[in-house]
Amino acid sequence: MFEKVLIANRGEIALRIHRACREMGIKTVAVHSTADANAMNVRLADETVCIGPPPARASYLNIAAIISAAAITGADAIHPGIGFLSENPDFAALVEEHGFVFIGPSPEHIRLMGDKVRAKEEARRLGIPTVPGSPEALSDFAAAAETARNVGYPVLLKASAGGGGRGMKLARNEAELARLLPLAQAEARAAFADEAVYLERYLERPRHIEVQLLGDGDGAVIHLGERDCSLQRSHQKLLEETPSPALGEASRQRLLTLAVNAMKRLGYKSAGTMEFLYQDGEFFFIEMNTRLQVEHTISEMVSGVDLVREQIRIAAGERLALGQSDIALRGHAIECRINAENPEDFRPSPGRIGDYHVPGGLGIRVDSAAYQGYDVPPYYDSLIAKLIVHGATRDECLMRLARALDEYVIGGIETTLPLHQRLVGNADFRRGDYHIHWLEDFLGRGR
Ligand code: MV4
Repeated sequence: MFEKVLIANRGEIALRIHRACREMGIKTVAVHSTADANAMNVRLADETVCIGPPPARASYLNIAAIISAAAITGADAIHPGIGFLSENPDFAALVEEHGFVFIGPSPEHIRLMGDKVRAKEEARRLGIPTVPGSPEALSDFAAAAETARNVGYPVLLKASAGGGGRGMKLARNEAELARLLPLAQAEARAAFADEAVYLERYLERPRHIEVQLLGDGDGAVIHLGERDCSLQRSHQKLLEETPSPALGEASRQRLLTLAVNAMKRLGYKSAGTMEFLYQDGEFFFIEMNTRLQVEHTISEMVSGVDLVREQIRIAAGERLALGQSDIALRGHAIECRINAENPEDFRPSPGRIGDYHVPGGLGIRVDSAAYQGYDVPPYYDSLIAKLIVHGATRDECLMRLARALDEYVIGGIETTLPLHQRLVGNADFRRGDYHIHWLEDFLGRGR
């Protein structure tokens, strides 16, 4: 097992990884920008290295500084966390070339899934349903129009090098397709230096359901159930839950088995998530994330498995300690993302946290690096805390969540706490009756 792990990230996720290391008896190195010198994860780490000024480009994305920090401190391995360098295959390869272990999948799997067209092709090859559309990048308008006629309008244009929804365009008929195809290509070239675009049938009101997977790279793969991530705005998730209130037991098992079998055939290593759209009883693969995710916590709550510990064990060359039959998914869990943002217009609200009181009690978990007097810096993602609630049933989970939200006090800055309070009182949400566009309507109604 590793003696020392460098955590190439910040905030709550850096602290989350530190906690797993500490429990495993592994020393931690925190790297940080000058803006994060007083952060909780930095205070708790065994060693710290300042890697640059506040802009992420100069610090958390500064590959040379991070690898130098690992060399200077004698770390054995680097955990990239979430965002930043976590899905950069060149970083993963470079870490290994310099003699450190990258705590994550192989650079090849990161690269494969980072190319959305290749990922979709691979998914199909592995027997996973994908949204009907063009098998590869569209060569010209004639090819696009023919594909669109075959799959049926409306169609969605997607940048091959994109992901996360950037550069998507919706065409409801052939005239719109003619107008939007060159636009989509130009935008893709500007954003990704690659003008390749493909198209798919547009699903109007799907749910976003993802499967949490864990593989050892030798063909052993387990799942920790699915998560429903449909409550989002502008591709920013607000709240996630497991199990999905939309799925019956038969569809759930079909989805989970499909995903596990595919990852076994791929020989996938580490934690990963397969994302699907679900509509009218059908699942369609959209993307795979080759990293830990923010919402991994709810899968941990229902499974009892520490995903970061498993990532570390797998990276250190150990086999999966658990088989699928060792895992019981119990009860229901919900995560609320607490952002330092205005809860109506979502403008960032950095600044000093005044009063701070965290909820507690049975079934409550708070993952956060925030504390009273902490200055939320303006330079990074606005996520400052995750409130995670577990209950034996969804109803119990909802009761507990409402209670915990009422207890949570974060003074001095604006947060999304009031929005979550409004959401848990909503009848559609309480019935589990929502889809990926539902939150936008809900927010519109609140004004
Ligand atoms: C779609 C879609 C509807 N139809 N594909 C957005 C991000 C990218 N990962 C895939 N996305 C979508 N692809 C087809 N054929 C709708 C979305 C989409 C979406 C998906 C998941 C979560 C939130 C979303 C918000 C808007 C659009």
